[in-house]
Amino acid sequence: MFPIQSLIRNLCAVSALLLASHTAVLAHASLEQDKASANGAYKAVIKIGHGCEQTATTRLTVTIPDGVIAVKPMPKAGWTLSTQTRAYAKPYDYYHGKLTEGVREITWSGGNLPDAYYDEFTFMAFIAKDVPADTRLFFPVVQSCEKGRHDWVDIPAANQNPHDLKSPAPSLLVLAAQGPANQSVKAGGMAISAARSRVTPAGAPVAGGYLTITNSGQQADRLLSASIEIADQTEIHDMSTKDGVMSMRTLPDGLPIKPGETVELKPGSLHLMFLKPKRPLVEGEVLKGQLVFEKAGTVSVEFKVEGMGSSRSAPPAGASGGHAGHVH
Ligand SMILES: [Cu+2]
Repeated sequence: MFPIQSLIRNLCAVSALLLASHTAVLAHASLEQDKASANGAYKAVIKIGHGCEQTATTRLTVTIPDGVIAVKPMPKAGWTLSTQTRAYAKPYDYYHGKLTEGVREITWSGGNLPDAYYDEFTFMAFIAKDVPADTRLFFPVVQSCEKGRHDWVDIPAANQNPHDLKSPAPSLLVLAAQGPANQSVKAGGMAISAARSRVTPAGAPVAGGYLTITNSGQQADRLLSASIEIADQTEIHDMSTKDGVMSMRTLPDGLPIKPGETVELKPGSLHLMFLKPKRPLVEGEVLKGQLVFEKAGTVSVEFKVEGMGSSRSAPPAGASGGHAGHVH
């Protein structure tokens, strides 16, 4: 075949595919947000784009998979809300306690969503910490109408393409646990928490790194150096203001941390400085890095990139601090 013809054929195949997947999204019951981090809150919005046999939807039941805990459905005007609580497969950590049971099924009934209209059914949930990254969680949905029903309950078998399913259950891809903000790393008597950085504009010459280090060991230690995946060089800096003049200096011998001491690296104070980042830092991303201690050795950390103004030394939300204007 003539190359250009095969190219056009391929392009057509591609656009047909795009079209098919686009309409598929509208046709199926699906989740508005189909990715969420483990160990984090998740707002599930089930989108219903049509009824059954052109008749109105009158009832919707969603089944909650294991690993999705602390579910709280959102009531809808004109609909009766009911839930079923059952035990989880195992107890899950939830903030400072454990949850052993919770809502496993939600039903909105008695409403009327005409086939020509669109609506959303919402619930809040928490993705348990122990759900491994890249797990796909399925939320089977049964949609009942004045006439007929749709069972959005198909779950792909291993190696089956989910797009081949006729009535796929809405699904959610679990991303790696939200690390830095909630997680602390312990190594050789050192506890590291709240490792974070901040968004940078394109071309920014430096980016700051902030974290809290506690020496819970018996001996003095020293942070010798640090690194992050998007910069070739990282320095440990101290910032101070003297007679109204702000100055920054490198700590050539590293940062000593006495036994029992907690050192906070934060904006306007001690901090890590990532030199010449290779690209702008984007809010919400998690960047891998390492800290090297004299005694505790090399410790892997993840720096979560926060928006400007979200540093922990900033005033709490609502307070009229000097940086309030930067808060996104
Ligand atoms: Cu600096």
